Amino acid sequence: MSKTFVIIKPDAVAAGLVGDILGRYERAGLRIEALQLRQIDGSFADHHYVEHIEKDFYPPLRKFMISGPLVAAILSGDQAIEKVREINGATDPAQADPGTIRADHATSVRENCVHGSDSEKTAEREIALWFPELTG
Ligand code: YYY
Ligand code: MG
Repeated sequence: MSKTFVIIKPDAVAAGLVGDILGRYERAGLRIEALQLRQIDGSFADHHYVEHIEKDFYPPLRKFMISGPLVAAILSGDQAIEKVREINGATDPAQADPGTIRADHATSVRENCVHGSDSEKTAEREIALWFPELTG
């Protein structure tokens, strides 16, 4: 049993995909442990994407992530981290396997609908950042 952190990004919320995306996770046996609709500011985005802030793609990514409401969630289940990344698909929707969220719905590498933690350590850090009230 593990936990992971997920974002349904502003493009997916604006496109009305929240139910579709949460349904995919639930049908894969994952359980929603926390769920929040919120809009973040640039400094919060910098904390979330700390490993990317020096990259060329970061300034427009930052702008996108603060452009509208997003959904932040904690999911739990067997192999939760791996399962979510599999359901999400490759970062670039053109490379994503058919049937994944990004293959079905993402419009570009930047606006790729979803985020999922990439390791247990990252999941812990992201859960503490986004849901500090649930972190002991
Ligand atoms: O973990 P994942 O979201 O699949 O990809 P990362 O390589 O960690 O990049 C984070 C985020 O940055 C990605 O979801 C879209 C954006 N991005 C981008 O806009 N342009 C790139 N060339 C690479 C990533
Ligand atoms: Mg990543």
